[in-house]
Amino acid sequence: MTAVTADAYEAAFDAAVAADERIEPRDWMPDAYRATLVRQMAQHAHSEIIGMQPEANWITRAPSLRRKAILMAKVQDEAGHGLYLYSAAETLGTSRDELLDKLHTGRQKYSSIFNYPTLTWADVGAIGWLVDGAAITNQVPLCRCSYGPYARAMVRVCKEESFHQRQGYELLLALSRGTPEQHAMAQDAVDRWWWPSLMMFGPPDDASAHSAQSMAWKIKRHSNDELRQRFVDICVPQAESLGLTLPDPDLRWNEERGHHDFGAIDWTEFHEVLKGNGPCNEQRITQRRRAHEEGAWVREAAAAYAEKHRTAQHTEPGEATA
Ligand code: FAQ
Repeated sequence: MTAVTADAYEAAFDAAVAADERIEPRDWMPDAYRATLVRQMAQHAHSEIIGMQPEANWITRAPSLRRKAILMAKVQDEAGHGLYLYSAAETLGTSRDELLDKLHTGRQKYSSIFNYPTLTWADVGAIGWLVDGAAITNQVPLCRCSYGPYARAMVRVCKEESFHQRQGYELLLALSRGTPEQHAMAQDAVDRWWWPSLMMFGPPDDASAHSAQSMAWKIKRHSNDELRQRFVDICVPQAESLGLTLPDPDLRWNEERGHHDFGAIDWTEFHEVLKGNGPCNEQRITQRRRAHEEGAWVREAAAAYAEKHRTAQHTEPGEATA
């Protein structure tokens, strides 16, 4: 490509982003834009499939058939979200195998939140209410992401996450209004999941390496701190309706700012979890590698079937296809 042509492509890309148009897979895009998308979308896809583990832990112990059916559907939805996101990432020229390999070898991240254990049934409710709630807050703006396939995948993901959030809220409400022991179990789950949920939004803005560039490219529409604040403001009245307390003595309405002030987040804990030292990092990745190895025969069978199907389509009627 000559310098003039390269400049023209870049100018067209910049103009499309400025005009809020979507960048599509075949459009020219800067290498760094492509790399940023692959990094974020891979991190997101990995979070969806690793995120199946803490909740799947409770499927066999759900307290009723209704709760079990709901939880199974939710965990399957998360697998589906991973599928949409890996497919969207493929449009950028990276294969699912390559991304999974990077997850399995620790070269790509998944959300810190999934390195915490689910100790009681109430944790399923707290994950739905807080973790899916935080995910929606973060992901609704991604429906307007400048990259078309990611934005479109997010529309469906957000609709499903909203169902997940409601089931968690409803589960916690039932426990909160139940026996004193059930209420205490719900409160304990919220106490343990609140701060890690705030960490899901990523480091504070002044320490966020990628935010400024991602916002300039309209991949991210809001900063990490803006979304975290939005989430806190949404959760406070919901906690009141649930009859549960958020574990932060510094949480109070600030009339001047029109937002809730909240206490300091333990960023040391966040960085430790990212480094692999959270309570469940090792368990999650070991389980993921094992599931991948045990699923090898399924992938092989699916590939063989697809190949057979492809050959059959190119064969005249009556010719042997097997
Ligand atoms: N955990 O400069 P920034 C879900 C990393 S899905 C781990 O601020 P960026 C559904 C970050 O990757 C939940 N790593 O980065 C569900 C970067 O590392 P790198 C996942 C984190 O990309 C519910 C470095 O720190 N959602 O929950 C975290 O601009 C229930 C510097 O950070 C998404 O992934 C973290 N919390 O902003 C499933 C949404 N925070 O790549 C099952 C899409 C930051 O340089 C059950 N992702 N890092 O090595 C995003 O919106 C962004 O990637 C952020 C981070 C906001 C997470």
